[in-house]
Amino acid sequence: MRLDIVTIFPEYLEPLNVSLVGKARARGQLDVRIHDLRDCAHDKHNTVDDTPYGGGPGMVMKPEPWGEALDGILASGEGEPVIVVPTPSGAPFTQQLAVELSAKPWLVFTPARYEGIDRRVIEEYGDRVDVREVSIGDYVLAGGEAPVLVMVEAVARLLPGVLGNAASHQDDSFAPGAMADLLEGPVYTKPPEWRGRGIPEVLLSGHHGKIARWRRDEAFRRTDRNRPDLIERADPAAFDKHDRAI
Ligand code: 6GU
Repeated sequence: MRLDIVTIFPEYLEPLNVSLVGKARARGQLDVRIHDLRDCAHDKHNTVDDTPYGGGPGMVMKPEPWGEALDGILASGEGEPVIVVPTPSGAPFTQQLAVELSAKPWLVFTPARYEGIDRRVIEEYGDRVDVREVSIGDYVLAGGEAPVLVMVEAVARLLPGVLGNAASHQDDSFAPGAMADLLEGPVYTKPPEWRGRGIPEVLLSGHHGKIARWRRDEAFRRTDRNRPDLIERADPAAFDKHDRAI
């Protein structure tokens, strides 16, 4: 998969050299290209922002540097990328969207600072390729770079061969499947006793049926406590008598 990221803070994206994403890059599974938007601002001060038409606080990112940067990127590859525009006004970034994006060969991210990008940029590229305005949650950040780190990690770990164990995202919270509507439950490892705290007996029983039931009950309890909205919104057929007794 190819990823292009256009930013005025290339150094903010240094974490893409680390851990899972860094290793995927080193193995050639991810081709990440970071572009400095200021290279496309040609006045003396490499200006990328200006005051908003209609007045109001803050600054708006000017269209010309974005146009030059995105035209260059689009012309540099085969076919069409999906352009992901991080904005608190976007549609929610969900596991479903991560799965959808992970199937694309080429993504372009346009993290903005200030009050956002001149609307005409989104319209212009929306007429040419698939453009998605995406938010990572109901809070406001100072810019789109941290959301890009979040989205790239969520997408990269879904690529074939990137996670050590392909089975390890089968039972992720929010993954489709048997526990589709529930959060993941608690996990334990050695030692069997730590600061006087043991391991739930059933996990030592070797009884796979009982272990699966226990895990589901724990997942249900945790979901009921932390995210009751997920249970409200789920298909009632997803729950059995045993779940409902909890
Ligand atoms: Cl994608 N950008 C900014 N600036 N703030 C956010 C966001 C994105 N998602 C949630 N808050």
